[in-house]
Amino acid sequence: MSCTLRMEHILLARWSVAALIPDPNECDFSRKMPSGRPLAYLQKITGLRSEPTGDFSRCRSHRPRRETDVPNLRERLLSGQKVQGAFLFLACPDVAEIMALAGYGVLIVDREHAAADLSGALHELRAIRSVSAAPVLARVHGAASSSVKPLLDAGFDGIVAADLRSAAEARALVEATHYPPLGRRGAQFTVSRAARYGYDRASYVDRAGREILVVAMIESREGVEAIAEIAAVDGIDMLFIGPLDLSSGYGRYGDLGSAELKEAIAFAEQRILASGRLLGGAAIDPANLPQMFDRGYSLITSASDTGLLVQGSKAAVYHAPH
Ligand code: 3PY
Ligand code: MG
Repeated sequence: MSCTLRMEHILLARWSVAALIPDPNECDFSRKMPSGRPLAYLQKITGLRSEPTGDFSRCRSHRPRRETDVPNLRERLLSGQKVQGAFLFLACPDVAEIMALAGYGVLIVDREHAAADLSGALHELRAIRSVSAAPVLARVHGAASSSVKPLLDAGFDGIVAADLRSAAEARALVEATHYPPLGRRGAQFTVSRAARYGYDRASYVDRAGREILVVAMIESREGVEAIAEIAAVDGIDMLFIGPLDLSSGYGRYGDLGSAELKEAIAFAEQRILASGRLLGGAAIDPANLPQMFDRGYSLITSASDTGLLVQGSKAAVYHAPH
């Protein structure tokens, strides 16, 4: 008994000191080690040391996360990885942090429907980066360069463009997302946040060309009919099926269970896979995720911050028996 307690005390002491002493593998030198005997004594009994090793390549936590530290989503998807994602509608950095800590493979900050303005979206991006290496995409309506460019310059890892219906719209999206010669994205890499305010100006243009993910959402009958021509546009990486909006063209609007919609989704999936582009989509039921990945999906969204909050808060309400 007393032996157990002593072990616990030693472990507690180690944890407390670990919280006090800067980890030599961290690079937050603003957190100076307090001096004095108690700390030296605790260091002695716990064996924890505070001197930096000088091996800064091992610096990890507490260092601002660089965009280059985020594993590149586009290249991972193109090499066959499967990723689960979630939408962020609440425009709240704290919620974005919670969702990022949950471990989604990608988060999509919505600017099609949500109240997030550009600086709100940037706050969400920063919050996610502070706790996670998850890539962060932004969803916009259509392909207008005025909405796409500031998001990319702010450092988003890619763009999801809602409701594309033609090759012309797909070309406009590529023009807004890519630098010349493929596109017409304006040159702000000398000072943009995405290029670390110009510190990465020499490498950013190449990196953007390799890493920015360009996603065209297919959400209408017209869009389904144009899948082959949208997919043929150089620079489009993924076609992503949005079942809710798609229901406007198949079956009763908003009915996610109709046979017409299911048939249209199956048809769209086949055409996208046949085009050689990546297939993405929103799961009507999160339980379908494994089958969807098996059918060839690379990226599936299965949740949103709002949806989870509604679901969780409803379930938490105690209904007293009458
Ligand atoms: C839709 O289903 O319409 C969507 O936008 C899904 O994300
Ligand atoms: Mg939609």
